[in-house]
Amino acid sequence: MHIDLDTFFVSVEQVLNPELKGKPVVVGGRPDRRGVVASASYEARASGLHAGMPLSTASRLCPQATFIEGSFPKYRDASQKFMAILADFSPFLEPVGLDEAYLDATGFESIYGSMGQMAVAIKQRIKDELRLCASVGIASCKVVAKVASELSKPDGLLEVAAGEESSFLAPLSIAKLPGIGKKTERILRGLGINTIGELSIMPLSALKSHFGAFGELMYRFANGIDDRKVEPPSAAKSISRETTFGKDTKDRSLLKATLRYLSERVGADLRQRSKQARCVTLKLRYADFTTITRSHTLRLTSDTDQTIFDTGLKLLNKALAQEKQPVRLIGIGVSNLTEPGRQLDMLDSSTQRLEQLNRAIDRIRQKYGFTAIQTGRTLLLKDIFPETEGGYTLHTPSLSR
Ligand code: DCP
Ligand code: CA
Repeated sequence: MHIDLDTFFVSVEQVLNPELKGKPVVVGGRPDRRGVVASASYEARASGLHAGMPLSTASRLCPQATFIEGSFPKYRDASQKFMAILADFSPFLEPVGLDEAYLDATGFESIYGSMGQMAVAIKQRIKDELRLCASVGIASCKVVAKVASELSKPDGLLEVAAGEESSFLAPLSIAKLPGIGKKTERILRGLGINTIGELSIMPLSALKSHFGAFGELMYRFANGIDDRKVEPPSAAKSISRETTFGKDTKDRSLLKATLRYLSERVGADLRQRSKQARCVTLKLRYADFTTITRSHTLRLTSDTDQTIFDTGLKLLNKALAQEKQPVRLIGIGVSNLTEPGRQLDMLDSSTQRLEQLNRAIDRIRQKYGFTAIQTGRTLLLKDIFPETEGGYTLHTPSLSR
């Protein structure tokens, strides 16, 4: 089964404020702010709105819509409850993002009578306990189940019988096949391929020569062949945080303060997962949308805010020296994660002291909130970003965690 919540961010807002039900609603930000639509209700979609559309365009097309900034912790809570419900139905659960999951239901359906009835029971529990609507696709493999759930929306349920995978897919537009983005779609249409059926009868060699290894995957998917297992999520390979500024900026102290704050969020996440990082990456997007990333590999792995920030700051200073434009977005991430049990630096006990400091700060923050204890640097953000219990609320509250 592939289970996907309908208009997720919007639906959560509508549960909290039922007056918004049945109306055009957009989550992502206020219409005068920059940024994009994260989630749009069906009433808003009727005016042409969709995820990823600039808020300014959205408010022009649908001025009567209610625009909500949203807040990530609400969606994370709903997501956790959603996944917990699914886990009651089968232990073979693979969450994808916040509002989507694959469930291998094989064998468990006998408890409910049939696969279809099991899906009805899942939808009902989600409705009863969360007041949310889920759409469910049932098929013998992941790709077909995903296409089915998408096609069944909203509040849908669609089962594709075994053996009918390719005839189910054949009439659908190639845009419906997972993995095919705007660019691939354009190329395929250029080749005269508009439906999944047409794609499925392309010679494999032709697809390979146009798209390489991805061509083969596309070919298999188009034929309803997918042997990917439903797997529990693997451990994160990297952790990062980024934010767009309300206004492009060259203000060094604002850039540094924001970098410090984001580094602390990354560090806290890293320590919570009991991981150490080997590589630190800075991301910058300039006013003209040019985006750069700069990485540095640490001599010793680390999990301290200070190391992440110091490394990020060096990369930032170097990058700013080479670029005159103001900055639109800043981000910091760590990768190459390892288990702790790192080599100690015998001559330098300062690392250990930093680690102790970070642990103490983590405990205070868990108890009293993120902004309860701060460095002088992030204090500057007090006047710029609203403070909530979870920390500062950056530019896109619906995604700010
Ligand atoms: N999201 C986002 N930015 C995007 C796409 C999605 O922030 N470009 C967030 C908001 C969505 C959530 O992720 O509510 C789930 O994404 P979906 O693509 O599943 O979109 P919806 O749940 O909003 O709509 P649908 O009913 O089509 O699933
Ligand atoms: Ca969804």
